[in-house]
Amino acid sequence: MYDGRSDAAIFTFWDDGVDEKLTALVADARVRAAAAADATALETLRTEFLGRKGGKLSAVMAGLARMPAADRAQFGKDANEAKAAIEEALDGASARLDNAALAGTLERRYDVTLSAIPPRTGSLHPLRRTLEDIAAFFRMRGFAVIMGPEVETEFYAFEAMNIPKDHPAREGMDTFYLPPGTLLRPHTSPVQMRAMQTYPPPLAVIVPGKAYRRDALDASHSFMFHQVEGLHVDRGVTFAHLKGFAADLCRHLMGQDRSTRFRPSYFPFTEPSAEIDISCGVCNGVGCRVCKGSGWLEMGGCGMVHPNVLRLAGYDPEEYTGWAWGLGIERIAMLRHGIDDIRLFIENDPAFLEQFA
Ligand code: 2NM
Repeated sequence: MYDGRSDAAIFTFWDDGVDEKLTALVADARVRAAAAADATALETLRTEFLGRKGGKLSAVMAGLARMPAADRAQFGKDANEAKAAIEEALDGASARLDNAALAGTLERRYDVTLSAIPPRTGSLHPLRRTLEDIAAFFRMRGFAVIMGPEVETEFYAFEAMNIPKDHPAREGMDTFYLPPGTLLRPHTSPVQMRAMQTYPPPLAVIVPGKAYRRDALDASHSFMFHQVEGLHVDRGVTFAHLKGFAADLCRHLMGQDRSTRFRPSYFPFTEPSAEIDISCGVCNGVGCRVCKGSGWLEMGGCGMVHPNVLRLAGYDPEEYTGWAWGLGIERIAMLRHGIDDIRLFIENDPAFLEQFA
């Protein structure tokens, strides 16, 4: 049925004005491109507007053939401009989507407000840290830190320390004997004797180092452990000086709020001798599992250097007196950090060591 509208429809596009059609097309393309959510949507738009067959611009341009010759040149120019404008809208939208995608990626990967991941670095071994704390205490008070051989003579390990051949302390030390007359030192005391023989009094030294005893390895015993021993010899050095130094050192290592006490003891190389205890930091002296109910923890041994030892060193025991002390670094480090197994110190498991970084 002819209603006069079909024909009208054919001609409206240029009756309405070509420019309006192109302008509307460009405006539509701009709005749709700006709203496109992703590259796929943009491609669909590109086909819809610029596709060679069935594209909206092509459909508009199909009317070119039916246009009056006089208008064709202007229309061609306008159509090219419209095409460029649509392409620009699509390219702009594409760039916008690319930037947004990149920004999203950057935001996920780089949050510049986060602190940097710290590089994995080594750390001081807990034994070294404990030793450094002890050394700092004594260096500050004018003591020299000295070291000596781990393979010693029986003479320096025992005779010089007032431990004669048949003395039971020799068995108690559970010594590793080497070829006749030598051994792995069971304590660092030989170094103090060598220092006294080398330097005239006054002498103030501490001696850190490895000591060896033939103990079966378990949670609290090791065939090798670390010791620090110290010595101060001069005219007028008394047991009171020893007690003051011992109490100060214990608090320096364990905290100023702790109490200390001296208990009478025995060592062949000191007279009198004492054990230094510090109040248990877990129960504060009440008694608990850590201090085995006593409220006190053993920090080390000490005493006034035996006259026989001073004499052997070439020091006159009538003129000079000295105090000496010794402690196991493993034991102190275990008390400081709540470590319950001495074997952890020699296993060098990074998971253990990193806790002290
Ligand atoms: C200790 C306890 C008591 C000690 C004595 C000496 C020396 F060489 F002066 F005689 N050095 N270390 C000593 C004294 C060591 O360790 C528990």
